[in-house]
Amino acid sequence: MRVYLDNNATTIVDPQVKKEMDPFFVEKYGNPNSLHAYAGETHLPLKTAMEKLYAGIHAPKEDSVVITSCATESNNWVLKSIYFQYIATGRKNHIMISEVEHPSIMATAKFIESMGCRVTYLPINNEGIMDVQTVKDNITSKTAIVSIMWANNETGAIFPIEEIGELCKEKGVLFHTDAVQAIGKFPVDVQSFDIDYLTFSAHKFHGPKGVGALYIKKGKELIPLLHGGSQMGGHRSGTLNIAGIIGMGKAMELAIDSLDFEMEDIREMRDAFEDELLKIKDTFVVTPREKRTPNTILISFRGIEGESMLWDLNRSGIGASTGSACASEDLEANSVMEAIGASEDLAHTAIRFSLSRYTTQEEMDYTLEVVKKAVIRLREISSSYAYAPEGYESGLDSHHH
Ligand code: 7TS
Repeated sequence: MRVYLDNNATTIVDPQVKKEMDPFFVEKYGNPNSLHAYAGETHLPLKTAMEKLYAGIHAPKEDSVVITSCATESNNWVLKSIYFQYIATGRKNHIMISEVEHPSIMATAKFIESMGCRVTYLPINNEGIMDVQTVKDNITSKTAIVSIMWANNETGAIFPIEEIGELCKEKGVLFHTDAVQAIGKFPVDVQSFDIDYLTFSAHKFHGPKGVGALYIKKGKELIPLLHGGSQMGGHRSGTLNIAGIIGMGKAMELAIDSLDFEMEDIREMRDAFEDELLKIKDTFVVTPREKRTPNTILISFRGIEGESMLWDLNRSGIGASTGSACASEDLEANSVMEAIGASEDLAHTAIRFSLSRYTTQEEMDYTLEVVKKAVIRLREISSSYAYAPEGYESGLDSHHH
């Protein structure tokens, strides 16, 4: 059996999405900006897809949804543009992000820091969530932007975007949120909160890879990401990725249609799996499940290196993660485990299971059995677990027959 439980890294393209995209390679390939019938064939489908994206995040017509190639691009763009507009010009001297942002925010902030900007990396609490108070304590009249993810990719922890947005608005500070892990997990409405910029990426909600977007509120203009023609309102020039945009539009529509299923059925399946995992001795979950996206579990098995667990799971056809795929080659401790100050041994034991609407109960039952067996095997050969302090029994109860 093959089981895919790494949906926070990327998702399967929904066949309905692929079907919508298919005609836009060989049959309808006109550049929508041209002045002939070939262009006309792509014009309306493109407009419909854009409308689906606006509807999906409830963006008003006057605001912009600018198509990019991925969330990494959207995140780079917003921070670098703010640097050019506010920091390099001396109008402001400070930005704030959380210490558990995706590398596309973290590394960009570090770059801006190297250019002379003050950057505050806001801590998370022991539940893996940010307190609004930390924003309050650090925001100044010289803060240009606060960028905080809506939901964390590792733990699924949902951050207090409403309160942070309110505070930023009150202080006259711009607010960006990376909503990559939020779309399709719970309703995202840019009008109900004070959000100036919002990032998302199609491949995290069963759309194609290589297409994402940045929402920009009217009046909060950025410097064009790519200077050139007039595509995307001049924000990002270059001939449009027609098939990708149409795919993302369809994926957004399906994600919105599936919200109830995600928030009820997927959550139920995740919770039941988690209940069983927590019956295994010496297991730890950082963020309480009611404060998480419905599809994610980050769990530690004391004494078992995350990479060893992944190996055992992979041998049985199961794909999970120890941290974001982008970071998993360097075998660093999971960033969230580090941020909450988990002890070194525990920091390396985290495993992330992320479900999707394609996950079945049968797959979860199978995965549970494989995990239980792996825990027994790996704790038997674990040096750190064998020498664990009094009170830590090795393996599962069922192991001591
Ligand atoms: N922001 C967040 C919160 C993410 O989780 C990711 C990808 C990105 C941005 C980047 O998206 P992309 O469109 O540029 O690919 N996160 C992960 C992950 O958790 N494991 O692999 C990739």
